[in-house]
Amino acid sequence: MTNRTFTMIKPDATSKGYSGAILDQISKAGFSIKAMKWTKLTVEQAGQFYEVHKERPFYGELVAFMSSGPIVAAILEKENAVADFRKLIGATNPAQAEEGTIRKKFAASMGENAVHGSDSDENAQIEGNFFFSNTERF
Ligand code: FUP
Repeated sequence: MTNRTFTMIKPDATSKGYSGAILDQISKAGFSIKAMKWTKLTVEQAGQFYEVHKERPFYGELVAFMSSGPIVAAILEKENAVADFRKLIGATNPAQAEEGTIRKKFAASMGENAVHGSDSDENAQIEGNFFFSNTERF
């Protein structure tokens, strides 16, 4: 069954000029774009997006980083989208990410790890709705 996931290319990757290469890898892996925008989160929006991590020690740093520069937000479609996209991006810590994964190729550290990928169908929907209205999806 075709379904959807949500991704962000994070500020570390956009600032290094990796957006095009990352989108190319995503496209070659069979994902199609249903919605996409170049935008920048406010501190408040980043805090809201990562609210589930509020009690974690890295929350403040994460919110500061995610609001530090532009991002690419996108809804992607493919069969088995959530799991396949997590496989394509690799482990949260790039040092542990498999060879050839997006994080292995483009991420510098656990905190600045180049891309986000939803961890469930439910979160994919919530996260997509955070950025896109129904008239922005095609
Ligand atoms: P992931 O699902 O792989 O994006 O990872 P998590 O949802 O566990 O974490 C969300 C973000 O928090 C990561 F992308 C980076 C940051 N993070 C840290 O900075 N330190 C940690 O120990 C864990 C996560």
